[in-house]
Amino acid sequence: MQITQAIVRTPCPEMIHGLTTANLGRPDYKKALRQHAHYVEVLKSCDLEVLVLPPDGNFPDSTFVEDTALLTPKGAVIARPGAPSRRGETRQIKRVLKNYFQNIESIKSPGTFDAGDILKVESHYYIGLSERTNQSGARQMIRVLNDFGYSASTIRLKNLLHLKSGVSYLDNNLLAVTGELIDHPLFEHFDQIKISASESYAANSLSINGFILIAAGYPETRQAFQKTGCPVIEIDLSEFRKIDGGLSCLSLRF
Ligand code: CIR
Repeated sequence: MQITQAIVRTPCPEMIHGLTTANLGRPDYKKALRQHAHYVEVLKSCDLEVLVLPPDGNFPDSTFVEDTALLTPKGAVIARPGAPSRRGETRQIKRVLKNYFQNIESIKSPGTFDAGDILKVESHYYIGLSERTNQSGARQMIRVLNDFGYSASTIRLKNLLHLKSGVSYLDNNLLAVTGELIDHPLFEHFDQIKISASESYAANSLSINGFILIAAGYPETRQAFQKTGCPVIEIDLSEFRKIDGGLSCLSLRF
């Protein structure tokens, strides 16, 4: 599916205090800004118009805009982040999305939903049940998606932060999977690129308008992606990885 727009948010200095389990040290803010600027340039080179929102120091993790909403051709769904420190991120995003979407639904309490937990494969949506996304949030999302005319199903996660930390859809029935999602029965009808634990960060990649975007530094995965015949573009995201953020988390695309 051709997409035309992306929304990103410049990281704020407070990002160095972002939520993390990574044990890789604190991000270097200036380096993160440079990496983010490169990310924006890459999105533009994939024929996207990019709206860059200003940094929001109230929310250290607010650069990870993907978690705040699900955008579909039929409408947007505002998430309700599972981490209390991120819950307020959605307010501003909703305001911005009103400029693009007429139909905007929202996940409500007691539901929690991080949109990093949802993977679109054509007209089906896979929803990860994680520490951030609960049953109520998933049920509400499925109801909305069904109303939009899409199908959806859940998949329980054991270790992954978000579903998309472990799987990406690269079009033409091809998934890139890692960790607990390798050989998962729900995905057995897909062709799969299986990514080893040492390169698991690269499982979170993006297929945009015929290009594949991958984090820099994962040569085996890059080679596997190159075999698809699509141009593969690398982006250094070392500073975002330190606070558990992957490549897709940095943008909303539609
Ligand atoms: C968090 O823990 O919420 C952020 N530090 C990282 C969020 C990354 N988002 C994603 O995987 N979809």
